[in-house]
Amino acid sequence: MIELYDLAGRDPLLRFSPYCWRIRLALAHKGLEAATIPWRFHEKAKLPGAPHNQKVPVIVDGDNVVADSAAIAAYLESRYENGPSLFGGENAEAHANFIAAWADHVLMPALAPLVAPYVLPVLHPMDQIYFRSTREARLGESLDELGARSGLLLEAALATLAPVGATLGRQAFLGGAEPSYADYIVFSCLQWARCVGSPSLIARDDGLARWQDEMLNLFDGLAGNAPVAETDGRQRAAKA
Ligand SMILES: N[C@@H](CCC(=O)N[C@@H](CS)C(=O)NCC(=O)O)C(=O)O
Repeated sequence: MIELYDLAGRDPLLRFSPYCWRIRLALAHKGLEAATIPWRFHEKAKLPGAPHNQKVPVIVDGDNVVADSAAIAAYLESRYENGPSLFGGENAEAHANFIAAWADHVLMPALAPLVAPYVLPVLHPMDQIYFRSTREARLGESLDELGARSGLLLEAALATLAPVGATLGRQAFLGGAEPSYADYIVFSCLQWARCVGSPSLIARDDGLARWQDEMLNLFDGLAGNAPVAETDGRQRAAKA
């Protein structure tokens, strides 16, 4: 069975990494069973392929160790070509590449200042100092200051998501009539925010809300039934 190294919080059941969620959904889309291995930032030496591999997701599939969500998605598509297509064809794969670049260069930077302060309290205590120092250096501001500005940061995040909502008002999924990797990329960013208990990114009852519900229900509620943290960082049990 494929193993997926997946970022976990203090509670090993709390999984929130946006890049790992992309792959959990991709594996389910392909109909592949996988065991997720909880991993924390302070366990870098335990990652398969370390010290070259420093980040999750990493998968181990027999003799193959693959790191990086884009590389893993491409690997799953070609290695398991008889399963349902993850991208939905060559053109769709090219479009998904743009969605991934937009998510990494525009959406994640818009969400990170809002979400990062909510990540800190759910982390394993041995991860908290590392997370605070690396994220404060990256974001250029203290997590406490960012937490105090979450109202304005939420507005900026919602503005960034507006084209996604507009698109989903006209079509069922970002990939068209059926969900595909393009959807998993964007949804995983929302799932990251949702799992750590940051303010809701679903502001209206529109295309985005309808789509998020459908994404939460896919694959027997894989994402919808996953444990989420309360806004104060305490963990709540998975939704029944
Ligand atoms: N480009 C990578 C990014 C992966 C990534 O940033 N993973 C984070 C968790 S969400 C990580 O493992 N960070 C390790 C660290 O910051 O030390 C991908 O798409 O897989």
